[in-house]
Amino acid sequence: MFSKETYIARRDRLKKQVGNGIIVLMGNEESSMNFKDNWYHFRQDSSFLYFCGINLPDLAFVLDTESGEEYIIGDELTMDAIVWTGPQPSIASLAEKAGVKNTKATSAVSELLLQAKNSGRAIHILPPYRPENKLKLAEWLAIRPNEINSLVSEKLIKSVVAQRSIKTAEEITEIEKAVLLTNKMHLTAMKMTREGMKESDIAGAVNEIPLSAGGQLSFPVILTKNGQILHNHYHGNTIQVGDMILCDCGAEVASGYAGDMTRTFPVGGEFTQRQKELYDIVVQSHRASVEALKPGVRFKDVHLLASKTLVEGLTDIGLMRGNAEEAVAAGAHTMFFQCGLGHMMGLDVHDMEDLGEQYVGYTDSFKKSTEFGLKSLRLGRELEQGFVLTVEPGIYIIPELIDMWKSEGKYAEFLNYDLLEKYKDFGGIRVEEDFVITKSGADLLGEAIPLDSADVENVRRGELVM
Ligand SMILES: [Mn+2]
Repeated sequence: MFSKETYIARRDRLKKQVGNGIIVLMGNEESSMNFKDNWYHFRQDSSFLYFCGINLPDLAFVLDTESGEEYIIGDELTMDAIVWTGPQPSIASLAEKAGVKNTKATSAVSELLLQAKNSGRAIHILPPYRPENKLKLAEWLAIRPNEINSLVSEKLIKSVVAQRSIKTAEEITEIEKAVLLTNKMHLTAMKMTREGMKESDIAGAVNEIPLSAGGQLSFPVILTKNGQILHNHYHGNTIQVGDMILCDCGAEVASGYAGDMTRTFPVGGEFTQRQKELYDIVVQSHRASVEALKPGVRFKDVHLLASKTLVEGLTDIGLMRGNAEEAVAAGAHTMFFQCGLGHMMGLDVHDMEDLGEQYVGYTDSFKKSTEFGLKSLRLGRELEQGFVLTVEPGIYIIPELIDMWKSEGKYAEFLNYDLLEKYKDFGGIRVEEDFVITKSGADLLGEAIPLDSADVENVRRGELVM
């Protein structure tokens, strides 16, 4: 938790930006896995964490923007709860740490909110993504759960996004810690992999690193020899020389901030010729993208530059043909690069995605595309100093997509389907790093771990000790 001044200043800004009515921020509660008392690891709501800093379940925050009154909503633990979970600081002392003066029992919050609602005042809430918070809000506001969406406040969303998008120095310090741990996860995977292992042998070791450092995963580990499946969480394959491992994982530190990186490396000591060719194209695309990062540049344009660089490389080896710019404008590159170049990162690995990608990654006058490929670009807007984001180009050879588009003759002027047939068993490659936008460019977060194919091969052969 940061000092209370941080939270007071954040809420003060929020209050001024929203300007009228009552703001309600919901904390999360414990979530059951397979029966009520068997819980998933607790994860606090990120906006609640950002404005109140308290990392405990069953709390909420209410702010009257006009009177300035603030409340932490929550109940003292019963003796029954203390027996199982131990004592907990009083709600008043938690509120004090967050710089909030008042507290209210959960049973009293409904009266507070209904009074405001009945006198015609606006109630501002963020879009609830957990059903239990939807039900709680419905009960407190005496409406049906399916009416909750009508209270979701665009003004509140925009105010929260405006503030959380620009990371302060103390936030960057936390993100840096998360990325350093993430570096360690990737070096571990890259060093320990041996033929004959199962993907789960490596995934297990990678999982251990943030947990033993007092953190958590920022999302379930992707570790697979089938990297063409973008979010593949299956870890049951045995790996052989000739396979590549795609590892996409990140740590979350105790303060809640995330890291998110990807490396792809050969199971043997080196890439095959074919793998190296495509890997080097992805790295080239990555480097070109990173060069282009600076305030004022649209991330959509960086995405298109990354795509063009991929197409140029694929044209050199004969998988594509024609003019690279025209191919990208037509969308032909999405045979290989079906997703977006990156996303915001902070307290969430896809930062603020619960608030809506349009609000986080785009603006009122710049709408997110609905086209295949671009519709998965979570961030498109102009970059600003203090943004933290990922850059993650890739080449994914998806046999099902080849079959479908080939039968339709889609992009036939740009794609060499005869050669593509021979790549159907290739798999996928992604590399990913995390950056903060500075005054004139971007800084890599964490340490530079091997990226170029020669450096990756050196690690695999045990020649580069890090
Ligand atoms: Mn990512």
